[in-house]
Order: sequence, then structure tokens, then C-alpha cells
Amino acid sequence: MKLNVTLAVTSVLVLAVGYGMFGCGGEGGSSTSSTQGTTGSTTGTTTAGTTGATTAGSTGTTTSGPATASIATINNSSAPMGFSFQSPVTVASGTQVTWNNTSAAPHGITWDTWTPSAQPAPGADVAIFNAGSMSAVWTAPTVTASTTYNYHCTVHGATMNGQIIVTP
Ligand SMILES: [Cu+2]
Repeated sequence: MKLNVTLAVTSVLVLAVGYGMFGCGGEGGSSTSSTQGTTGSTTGTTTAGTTGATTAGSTGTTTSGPATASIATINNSSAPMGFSFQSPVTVASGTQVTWNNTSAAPHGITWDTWTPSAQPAPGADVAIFNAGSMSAVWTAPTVTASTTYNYHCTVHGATMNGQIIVTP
């Protein structure tokens, strides 16, 4: 009988401890430790956006720049005027063309007709360039079909002529 009493007391103690733990746990979870929010206002200076020059993007589609071509302009004893242009020369649209004058006389480029005529005009004539020098740059028009541009020499006339074929 003494053993039964001991068990009963033990059970009560276990229940009491268990109840107490639950009670304490419940109260502990509802603790409201309210942290006072900082209410200081930030009054720092506002940094203005950068107003520096915007760097323009490169307009080329390649980093190597436009294509270039050089047209030889030479002494030619069999030509009517004694000089001739390298002709025909084929270049792509947008190519920067110069005439390289290795002959003994000055020459210039005067544009004539082009075929097909629906394609862009060749633009301004190229000024006279002296013996031993390069002409001003002529930029080939942007064409949508292979186009032949005819020209003759400003100095020597229609018999000193050439052709440039511009491709799309
Ligand atoms: Cu000429």
C-alpha cells in the first residue's frame, strides 16, 4: 500500500510539472517587447543626377570602320588622252573610294549616268586632284541592286572615263 501512495504522489508531481511548463510556455510566447522605432529624419543632401555629356554610341556596325577602295589613275600611252582610270571597279555600298593619281597630270571626277537609274545618284563631283596625290573621298551610295556609275575626267573630257559598280 505504501508503494501505491508513492506512485500517486509521483504522478501528481509529474502532472504539476507538466502543467507548469505549459503555463510558463504560454505566457512566455506572448511577451510583447516593443522596440521603440527610430524616428529621426534623414536630412542628408540629395545628390543631383549626373548631367555630364552623354557619350554617343558608335554608329558603325563594325569596329573596323567602312570599307575603302583605291582606284589607280595612271599614264597610259594607248588611251586617247594618255591617261586612264582603273576600270571597272566593283565596291560595296558605303565604301569610301579614292582615286590614287600616279600619272603625270591632274584629273577630276565628273559623274555621268548610272544604271539602273532608279538607284541613288552618285552625289557631288570629285574635285581635281593633282599628280602624285589622292582624290577626295567619294562614298559609294547605298543601293538595292547592283548599279553601274559612269564618270569621266573633269580635265581630259569624255574619252578619259571609268565605271564603278556598286553592289548592295
Ligand atoms: Cu584626266
